[in-house]
Amino acid sequence: MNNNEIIKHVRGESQFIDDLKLPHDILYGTVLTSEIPHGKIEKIDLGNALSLKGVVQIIDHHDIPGENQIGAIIRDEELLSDGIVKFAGEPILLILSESLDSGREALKEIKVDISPIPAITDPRESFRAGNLIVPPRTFDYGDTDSAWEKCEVVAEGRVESGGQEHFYMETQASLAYPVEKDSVKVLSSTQSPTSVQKAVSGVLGIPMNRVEVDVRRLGGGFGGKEDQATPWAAMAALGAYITKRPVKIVLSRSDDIRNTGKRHPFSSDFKIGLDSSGKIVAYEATFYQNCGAYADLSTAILERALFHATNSYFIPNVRVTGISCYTNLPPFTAFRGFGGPQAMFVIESAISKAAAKINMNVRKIQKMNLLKEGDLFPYGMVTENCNIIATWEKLEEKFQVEETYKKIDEFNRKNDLIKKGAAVMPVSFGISFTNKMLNQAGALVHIYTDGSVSVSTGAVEMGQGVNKKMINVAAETLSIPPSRVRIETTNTTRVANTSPTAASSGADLNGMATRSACIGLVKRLRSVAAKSMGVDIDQIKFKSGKVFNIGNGQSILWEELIGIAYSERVSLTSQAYYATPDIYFDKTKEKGKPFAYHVFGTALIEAELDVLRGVYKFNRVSIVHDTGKSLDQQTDLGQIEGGFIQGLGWVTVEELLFEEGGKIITGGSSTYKVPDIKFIPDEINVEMMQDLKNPYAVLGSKAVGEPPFMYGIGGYFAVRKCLFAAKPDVQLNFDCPLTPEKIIISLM
Ligand code: MTE
Ligand code: LUZ
Ligand code: MOS
Repeated sequence: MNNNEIIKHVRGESQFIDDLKLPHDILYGTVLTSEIPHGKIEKIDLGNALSLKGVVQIIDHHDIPGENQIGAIIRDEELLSDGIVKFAGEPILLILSESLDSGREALKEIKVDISPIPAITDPRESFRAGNLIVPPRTFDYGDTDSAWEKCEVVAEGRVESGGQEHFYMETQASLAYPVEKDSVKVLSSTQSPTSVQKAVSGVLGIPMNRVEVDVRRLGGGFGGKEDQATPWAAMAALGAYITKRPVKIVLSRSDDIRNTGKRHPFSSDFKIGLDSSGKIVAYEATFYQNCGAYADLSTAILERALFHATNSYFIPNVRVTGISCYTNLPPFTAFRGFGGPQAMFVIESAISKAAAKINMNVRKIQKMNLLKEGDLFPYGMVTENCNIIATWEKLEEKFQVEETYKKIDEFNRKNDLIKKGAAVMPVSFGISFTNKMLNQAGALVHIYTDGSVSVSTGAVEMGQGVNKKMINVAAETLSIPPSRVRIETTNTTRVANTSPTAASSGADLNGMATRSACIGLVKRLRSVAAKSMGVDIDQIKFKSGKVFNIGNGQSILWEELIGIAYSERVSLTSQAYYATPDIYFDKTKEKGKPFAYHVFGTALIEAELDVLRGVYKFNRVSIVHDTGKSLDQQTDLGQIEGGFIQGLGWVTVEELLFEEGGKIITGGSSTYKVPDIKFIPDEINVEMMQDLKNPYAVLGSKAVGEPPFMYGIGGYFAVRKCLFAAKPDVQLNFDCPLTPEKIIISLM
């Protein structure tokens, strides 16, 4: 097992915030939230709450010493509501108590009188009401209007994709300590320590240098803690700052599901035109993004949806529009893929509809339109080191795609009660934050006098194995065994002004900074060794924990060299910084090169449907994924399989439901289903394409975190094929998730 965190997890040795020993004067924070999706707070009656045993203080927006504002991109979100609530779950009061129970008792005592205002949950309705975060954005390429007449077939339609609960194992958690009179230290389960630091500084009205944020690890983030760990950390810090006692806030699962944002549901329209050979001539789409009550990261997510509107295809005429619509649902947020999955589901649906119309295999159309080296994306970026066709062809060859389809047809001819289906899903995903500013990282590396190494970066470990990757980068660069390297917590006092660990770029950016810091140390140590061995610098070689004089083969141990360097008073600490070069984007033209590079891959998903019961399963999944030179193969394999399964869950069994008015129905694990062990395909084959070293990331590697999620979309189309095999005239909208419930209804 290579991901060094896993052994500790399995043994129960890993500590998360909820596992930490608490000081004797700890207070628990319980958050009172709005019960209704939209309304005006008329009156708050605390009842007997404050006289309950253990209840220490109840904080509302008046108590905030700084600004009551946590919006990161758009300043539209209060920490504690000061009058209007916009979703069921919006925080209003923070109860501080000496036990969790007394906090819950206090909740029951308090009556909040809210006069309701009509709520909107549908993004199209919100659009008609003009309730947008920012004006719509359009990416335009070629001449779509005049292209339609060149098409042999034009297909139009509507696509719905649902939200998705992150269901990280560790719910939102924070623990804040007052530090002397004027400072705080915050432990937070956040992907973005700097965002927490900034928000706490703003809310408390103190400079950032009086707020220390520390993160050991997360029990999963998946984007759900990129922005939405912030309010809970800010509330804990607020409580600690006001009471001068440590405050812990850990959400229960049901509060977490109810009060925090999820993947954005999208409602989209498409129009696609093909020529008689199956070439895509033109494509138009409009995405109505259901943003929920506050902007959060919605505008960035919409932007990434626009960038991925054409997935892996070259299309000469494209017009895609994205509209960020406020609704009275929890503020939807980052989730693995960040708008990419939503957009890719639309184009795959469009191709599927067009294929049916001209009676051609979907995979034939997909393949003939794949991006070739040098093709342009609609936003002006030229494809480079484009592997999409290579992954497709490798899949065909290695996993017998054509034979598989033949066998499925044969099977379906002979069987009525079970029907099989398959789909191929290509993925091309751009790597870099689309907000150029965020593409920077820092690292701080110490070598201690015994030769052991300590690495701090801005990367947050959330199960994706970034720590293991940083260990491998440092060990490889310093030519020492990985066991000599330790990754420290992510802490704002050691590495400052960090970007969130997100956009799949955690290992890329922080790996580059780590490598650069280690190269700095090697340079210094090389001089020390040369001097000590009495040879030229170029005669010195570092290898396997030793330092060689290549002239005569003599060597000293790494540890000895470190001892010499220390006594020679050579610094054993190095700090380094990395910023992704050559990326830019001109928003006035919607053109540029926003990504350092793309990750490519193709998957074949095979499903079977029990026609009587409407249940389906996935028999076999085969993935050819372009990993570049993997920094850690076990870790990447875990990311590819795990990402795929999470994507599969999104399009099949994970159904997020809200009542008409906006209250969540699927508020727990009994009503919201995530893929379990039985749901996992019987056979998962992953072929990592490692032969093409990526020049744009550390040591020839490639980002891996998000792209595999989108292979899951193929699961929707595989099940759809099963359904059509069972009932060729079935009426089925492009609406994911395609739950067994929907299947059974459409089979009736
Ligand atoms: N894998 C695990 N086990 N847990 C997670 O929370 N988050 C995903 C992905 N893989 C996640 C994960 C998301 S949304 C991103 S952006 C990347 O990991 C972030 O890590 P990286 O940039 O280091 O790949
Ligand atoms: N976060 C972000 C992201 O702020 N910008 C991005 O481009 C992005 N992409 C994927 C996931 N998170
Ligand atoms: Mo991932 S959605 O970038 O945290």
